Amino acid sequence: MIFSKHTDIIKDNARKLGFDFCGISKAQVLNEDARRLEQWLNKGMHGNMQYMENYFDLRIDPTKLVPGAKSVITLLLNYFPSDKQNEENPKIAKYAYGNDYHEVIREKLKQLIQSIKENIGEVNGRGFVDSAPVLERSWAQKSGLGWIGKNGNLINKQSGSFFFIATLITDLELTYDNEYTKDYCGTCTKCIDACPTDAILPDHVIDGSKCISYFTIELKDALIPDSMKGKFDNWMFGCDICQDVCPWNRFSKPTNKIAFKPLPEILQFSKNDWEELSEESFKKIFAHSPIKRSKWSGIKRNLQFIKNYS
Ligand code: B12
Ligand code: SF4
Ligand code: SF4
Repeated sequence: MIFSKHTDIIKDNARKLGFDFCGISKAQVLNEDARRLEQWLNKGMHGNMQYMENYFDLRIDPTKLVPGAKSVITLLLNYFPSDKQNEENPKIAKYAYGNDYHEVIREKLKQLIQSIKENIGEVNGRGFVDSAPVLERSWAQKSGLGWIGKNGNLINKQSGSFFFIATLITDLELTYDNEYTKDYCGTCTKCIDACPTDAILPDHVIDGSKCISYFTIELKDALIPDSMKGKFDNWMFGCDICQDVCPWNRFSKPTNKIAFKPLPEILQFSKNDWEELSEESFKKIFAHSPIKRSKWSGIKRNLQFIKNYS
């Protein structure tokens, strides 16, 4: 069968490029997700992440984003680091220890599309990671790669949740994986209990506008509100609390990707080092790090906040 042969070629190439998991789903409108997304936006849970209001129709329908789309290929890439930050230092989310995943994954997606063209033929395909209007966690679940936990993250039963998600949407018809219908959170509420800002609500809803990750990365040119004083637990960039406490992350294995090897400064910089860091050095050291998203001024603001109110 030609579909399954093409599917095997793609999954094989994804593995060769270093992706840890690959699942495929039929490109179709996400009706239930559309309802959830609409409610989330109506309640203002995106805070000032205005980009989440854009392209609603494309976000819920991959055939509008990539005309003629037949399949959504979802890829997971493990970023769990082997090294730990010094405990006293301002905390940084693990996804930001190494090189910027946008750059790393974009290159891999380009190579995957190239390999499809070489081995299968001229197809229309576009790769996305993070910044496009694609509901990545939903596609991962639809492609059988795991369930969406109470903490909102996609959890893979074998490997936990410290994965990036990328998608490749193509007009190629393929063999589809079964949707992941199980949910292994059970009666556990560790993430809900541990979230210091009460951003985790019932029914897998995350109030983005209350998340430390939002305040420390997405909130541009604004002060962190007083209501958050004393709640950041020394997190300076992003937050991993709801994943660190998750029992399924006991199975996380360190990534073997050199690109995600932690920058020494990330592991070692003390509060003092961050305070003394000039804008020029920041730009040089973190030129290829996800941390540059907050800019030097954002990092300084976050640092001041945790210093004054931790
Ligand atoms: C906006 C955004 C944020 C915002 C808002 C968070 C949020 N929950 O939406 C902020 C800045 C707070 C944030 C934080 C983080 N993020 Co973020 N974020 C995104 C982004 C760009 C869009 C997410 C989105 O569409 N939100 C809208 C809401 C409504 O969607 P949702 O929460 O995904 O929920 C949908 C599904 O889960 C589904 N769903 C959930 N339960 C159920 C149940 C049923 C029955 C059904 C049908 C559907 C369903 O319904 C929703 C609508 O489709 C994605 C990239 C992307 N393009 O998808 C990354 C992404 C979700 N983030 C990611 C990461 C790593 C993080 C952080 C861990 C980073 C950190 N360490 O600081 C935290 C985790 C916070 C958390 N607990 O969710 C990863 C997640 C990887 C994973 N394993 O799941 C993504 C996929 C980026 C990537 N490409 O790897 N993020
Ligand atoms: S990342 Fe931190 S602040 Fe955001 S939901 Fe998880 S525990 Fe709460
Ligand atoms: S901490 Fe517990 S409830 Fe939260 S996502 Fe993990 S298993 Fe699910």
